[in-house]
Amino acid sequence: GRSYKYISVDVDGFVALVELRRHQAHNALNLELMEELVAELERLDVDDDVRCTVLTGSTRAFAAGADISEMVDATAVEMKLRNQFRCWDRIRWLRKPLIAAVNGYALGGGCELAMACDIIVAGENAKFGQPEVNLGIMPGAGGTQRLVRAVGKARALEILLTGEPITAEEALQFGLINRVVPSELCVQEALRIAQVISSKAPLAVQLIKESVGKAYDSTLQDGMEYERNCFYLLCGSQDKTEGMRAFMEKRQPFFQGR
Ligand code: CO8
Repeated sequence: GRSYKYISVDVDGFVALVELRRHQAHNALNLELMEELVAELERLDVDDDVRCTVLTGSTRAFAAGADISEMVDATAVEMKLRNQFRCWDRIRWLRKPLIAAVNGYALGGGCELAMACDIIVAGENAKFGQPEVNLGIMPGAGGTQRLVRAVGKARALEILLTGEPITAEEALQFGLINRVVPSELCVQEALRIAQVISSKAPLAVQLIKESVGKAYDSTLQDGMEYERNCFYLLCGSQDKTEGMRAFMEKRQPFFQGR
């Protein structure tokens, strides 16, 4: 496979597992790590042999945020010119589902990275938080936006204004994440969900993700129209013919993504 400095990639069947490997810094997301990560996610996104990706960190940290040492001496102009968020914006355009398997710290940019994923599975020891306020800054990659949509205004403000992390159990109760499992089973459970998704028709999966994305930032009317057009589009796919015939013939479908 490809070799990277800060990540590793494993593909098994239709499922890719991407692991952040800057463990000594709690996977602090420096510029080079983010560049590697997003480039690889984009590569997997156009690989016909991959249908779903799991993103994970170490047992102690999913990611402890942006790399503070890269920001400590930077001026506003330098930060603006650096444009590090461009990388983050590209995650939004990935078409295939991305599942976060979170153990340990998901703080600041790490929490934002988890929220940029489609599904979040957490180990019991996971901690989610937006501690930027402790550093005299605020989130810059969706922390004030995605968090509000996920948990509501009151909870989001408490998390953002106190900087205090919440537990996996709280995150589950707040609707930030999908499920909590024993830490040692976290990656396994995320891979299981990824396998289930990758057994479905890839085009249907892609258009469902797109349509749900639309629900985030359009009116109900526009979203409904978008959904319907995606529905009609799928009716023209070979996988629709295969899926419905397989049902009628009482057999398993064989989906090819066309
Ligand atoms: N940046 C740089 N280095 C870090 C970071 C970080 N975010 N987090 C941890 N490290 C380093 C530590 O400096 C330490 O390095 P060294 O061994 O060389 O001293 C090493 O990782 C281990 O960390 P600790 O010794 O602190 O480990 P502890 O187990 O005592 O504590 C914590 C773990 C609680 C995670 C602690 O390290 C911590 O609080 N980290 C900072 C968390 C934080 O404030 N995150 C927010 C960063 S700001 C941000 O994310 C802004 C987002 C903007 C959008 C993203 C754009 C890219």
